[in-house]
Amino acid sequence: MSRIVYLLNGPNLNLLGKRELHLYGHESLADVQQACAAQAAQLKLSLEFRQSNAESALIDWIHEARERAGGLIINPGAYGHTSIALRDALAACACPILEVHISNVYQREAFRHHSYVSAVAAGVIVGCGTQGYLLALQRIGQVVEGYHAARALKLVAAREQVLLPICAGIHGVLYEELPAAEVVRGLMLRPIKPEFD
Ligand code: CA2
Repeated sequence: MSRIVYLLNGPNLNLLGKRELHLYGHESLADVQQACAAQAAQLKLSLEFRQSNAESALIDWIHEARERAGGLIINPGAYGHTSIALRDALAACACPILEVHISNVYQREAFRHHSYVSAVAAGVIVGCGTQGYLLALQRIGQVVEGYHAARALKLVAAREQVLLPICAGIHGVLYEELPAAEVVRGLMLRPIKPEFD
């Protein structure tokens, strides 16, 4: 599983920190990018941080991520509420997808309560401010680590020709929320999504 993570931002998010401070906070998109880059470096993830106001550019980047990424984080902005095209592009990605909204969309107008993206996302982070992006990165980092630990165990088991009780489980699934050591010890494995390599 690739350690590349795409973090995509949709329309108007280039205006962060310039207007609507009560909704989206004081940080600019450049500030957010800097914080995300630091977090990604700590997690040993390679970050592709992008923003566009154009639906087509976002779709092209999702197609790119489909080929390269181990995880995709997207704040689709208002396109989340309107774009079936964005949803279709995301549905074609096998890697884990997390949707982030800075504001609590459920406290706002009814048209913001539905997102086409949520149905194809593994998780959604809403109303945590720009910290939502960092939480999403942490989560993707954990999924990637869990995958690599499970894969390492599978290789060792194959090399040693040992039949581990969890081998059948490891084959064909990803594991979530577990520190690598626990995965290796075979505790509490929980499948989340079919393996995609
Ligand atoms: O809360 C979020 O992150 C949103 O995705 C932000 C979108 C909005 O349409 C979604 O419903 C929720 C809007 C981004 C606009 O960002 C601005 C930032 C500063 C000034 C003006 C717009």
